[in-house]
Order: sequence, then C-alpha cells, then structure tokens
Amino acid sequence: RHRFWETQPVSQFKDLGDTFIPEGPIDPPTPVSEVKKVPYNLPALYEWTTCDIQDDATAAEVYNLLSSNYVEDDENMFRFNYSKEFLCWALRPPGYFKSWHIGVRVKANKKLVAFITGVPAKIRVRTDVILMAEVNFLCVHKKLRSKRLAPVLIKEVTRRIHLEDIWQAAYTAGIVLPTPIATCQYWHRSLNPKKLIDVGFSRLGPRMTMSRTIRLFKLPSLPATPGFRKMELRDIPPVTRLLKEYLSKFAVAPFFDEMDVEHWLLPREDVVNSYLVESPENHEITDFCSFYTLPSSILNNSNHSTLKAAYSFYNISTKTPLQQLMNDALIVAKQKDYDVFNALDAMENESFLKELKFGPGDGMLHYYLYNYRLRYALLPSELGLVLL
Ligand code: NHW
Ligand code: EN5
Repeated sequence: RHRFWETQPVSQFKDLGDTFIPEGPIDPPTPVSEVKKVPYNLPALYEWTTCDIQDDATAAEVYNLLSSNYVEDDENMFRFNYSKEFLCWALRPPGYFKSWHIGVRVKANKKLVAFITGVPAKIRVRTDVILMAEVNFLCVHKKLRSKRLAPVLIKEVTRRIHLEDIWQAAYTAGIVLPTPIATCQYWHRSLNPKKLIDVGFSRLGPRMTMSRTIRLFKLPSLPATPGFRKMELRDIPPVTRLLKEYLSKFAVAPFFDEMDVEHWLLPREDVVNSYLVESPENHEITDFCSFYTLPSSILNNSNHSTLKAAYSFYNISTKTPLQQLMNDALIVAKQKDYDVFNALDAMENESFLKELKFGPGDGMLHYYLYNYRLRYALLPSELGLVLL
C-alpha cells in the first residue's frame, strides 16, 4: 500500500504493540563518510537548488510556490498562506543549515516547482534527548503531482541531514502515513464569527441567529490577569526555566535552551506573539502563553481573500488558571484583529477548549518520527511538541 514508506526506517502498522521490538532508533547511524555524496537523480527536465531564504528574490519564489500549492482543507476552501517573514523565522533557528532548504527548478526556465525543508531541533523522547531534524514545507506544484517526486525530495533531505550526522526526524501531516506517534484534532475558537460564517469556515448553529452568535463569541476588551504583559528580551531566562520544567512532563517535547527560547518565543510582529504574567507582588514570572500567525487564503470568495488565524503554541500555567490565561490570549488575539484562534488537543489544551467555546474542526494532525520507534501511539495529552 505504501510503496515508498515501506522502504523507510519508520515504524510499520504491523509492528504496533509488538513487545518484542524495542523502543528507540530503528537503524543505527553509519559513519558520515559512508553517506552518499551526490544528490539523488531527478527526472531529466528538473534540477536541484539550495534556497537562500534570506535572499528577497528567493524568499518571494518560495512564498509564491507555497501560496499557490501548499496545504488545503479537505474541501479546498482554504489554503495556508505562510508569510515571507514567517518562513524566514521558521527556517533560520539557531544552528540551521542552508543546505536543508531544498528546491527543485525546471531546467529550461528556472521556475521553482517543488520544495522541502529541515531545521535542527533537540527533541526529547521519554528520557532520550536527540538532535533531530524537523521536516516541513514539502510541496510539489499542482501540475507535477502524482509523479513520485515527493519520495525523491524526502530522500534528498534525508541525505543532507545524514551529512550533518543527524539520524532522526520529526514531522506532522494531515494524512495518515506509517505510523503516527500521536494523532491530534484541531479546535477552533471564533473571534470574528460573522466573517467566518460568510466565508464558509464555520456555520450558523441550529436555532442560532447571527446576532446571538456574535454575542456568544464576544470577549472583554482587555486581559483580566494582573501583571499580564508582552514577553521581552529580559524575560528569556525565567521563561526558559518555566518551559524546561513544564515540558519535562510530556513523553515527546522539544528540549529548549535560552537561544531556542529567544528565537522561537520572543515576539515578532505578525509571526509570533508571547505574553506572560509577572507577579505584581514579587515580579516573578509565573505563567506564559504564545501563538503564531498563519493566515489562510480564502479560495473562491468575492468579499474576503484572507483569514487571519492565530495558532496556539506553548502555554504554561503555574499560578494563573490555564483557562484564564488562554482567555487573555483570546482577548489579545481579538484586539489584534485575528478572525479565529486555533489549537490542537495536545498538552493540557483539553482542559480549556470546551469552556472557552472552541469547537472541533474537521482536520486532524498526525505526528511522526523518522528512524525512531515507539511501541504505542501517545495520547494527545502526552505530546508536548508543536510544529509550524
Ligand atoms: S505536511 C504537508 C505536506 N504538503 C502538502 O500537503 C502540500 C500540498 N501537497 C503537495 O504538495 C507537512 C503534494 O501532494 C505532496 C506529495 C508534495 C505532499 N508526508 O510525489 P507523489 C510536511 O511538509 C507520500 C510524507 O506521487 P504528490 C511534512 C505518499 O504517501 N509523505 O505525491 C513532510 C506516497 O508514498 P507511499 C507523503 O501528491 C514530511 C508518495 O509520497 C506526504 O505528487 C516528509 C507519493 O508521492 C506527506 N505530507 O506529492 C517526510 N504526502 O509510500 C519527512 C504524500 O504512500 C521524513 N506522501 O506510496 C523525514 C526525512 C528526514 C529524515 C532525517 C533522518
Ligand atoms: C504541517 N505543519 O484541514 C501542517 N484545517 O480543522 C500540515 N477546518 O481549518 C497539516 N473543510 O473545521 C495540516 N471549521 C492539516 C490541516 C489542513 C487544514 C485543515 C482544518 C482543521 C480547518 C475548518 C474549516 C473547514 C472548511 C471545510 C473547520 C469549523 C470551525 C467551527 C468554528 C465554531 C465552532 C465549531 C467549529
């Protein structure tokens, strides 16, 4: 059934629950000197390119490829529209490798028609902290689909990751592949219900009018928690300590140091927002919440072209109840004019989703590890990792 994935070191469905196969790496590492030194062959009309995402012209080509050809929902009503600034952030974390930002061009006219990326990340699986790659932004132009180009892209990014002596990867997808380590559901909290209904993102509930719906999703104009403020540079050490402690309770989670926290969580306009609670009494940082900005293009609507969505990222409560903290996150997202606030049912999110009027979406997100086997799939609440 999976002619490509059956050949890869990933856990296969038939092995689920087999207690005779140990948890951990599937294939042992080989010496880097034995890694294939030349790129995989592409069909004759195409050539490899390494994309310098800092270069404005290249960033524009990648942005254009993705904005027309990347992920859509199951009814092709919306398509992710990652901004150039977002891509620059997502692809240049501490220690990134330019060689892992891979494109495919048409030889004749140099048009960019496919893309895949990796970035390095320390990820803990149970007690094992492993330097992995996070693979994302796999995209093949709509006109070149179903020609088995994706397996070539995946093998090439794998080869370039192996050249850096890295042997495991983490990735997510909306489709089922061999074999998810966890399956999460998307939940959505309407901030601008009128627009969401107008564009077909949500529907008027049974026995609901538009004005009752607007009232139902109304939020206060200001956050309620005393000491709630935007994260600043000086907050990196206490936020790193909070995160380290918090993420240690999940089976799979990133292992962040201060440089990672600076990169991934320091606020960047229209990319990532982070807030925290500083105790008015002793100035301790006790709670933290964050969300990233990922708009979607609205396909086939004459009144609206983009949906402004916030995605829950990492949230930590030690003093402020998580539900109150997330309500404050909704309030600031509303102030910043987001239309919808999305979250997965991962980490402790289940404890606030229903109460804060999130509703289940029609999309699932499956999490995968490459060359690492877990005996059983995790529950969403055991997963402490959010990929972009
Ligand atoms: S998930 C989003 C992926 N992108 C999209 O959905 C964009 C729209 N779709 C497309 O561009 C986030 C194409 O449909 C793509 C497939 C390119 C998806 N992951 O070329 P063929 C990520 O970026 C398998 C993995 O004919 P196509 C994560 C499929 O199962 N595999 O298909 C990326 C089949 O194999 P099988 C996927 O439609 C993680 C084969 O590709 C997949 O023209 C990548 C068919 O290829 C997906 N999302 O192009 C893995 N979609 O065995 C990283 C399809 O079933 C692994 N396939 O026959 C780790 C590597 C690093 C290791 C380091 C140690
Ligand atoms: C790699 N990092 O399907 C990511 N989104 O639910 C790649 N549905 O927005 C993998 N279909 O349910 C991405 N509205 C996989 C996800 C692909 C995108 C996707 C889903 C997630 C989505 C919306 C719109 C559906 C349109 C028709 C949805 C209902 C919202 C409603 C709001 C009010 C309360 C009840 C729910």
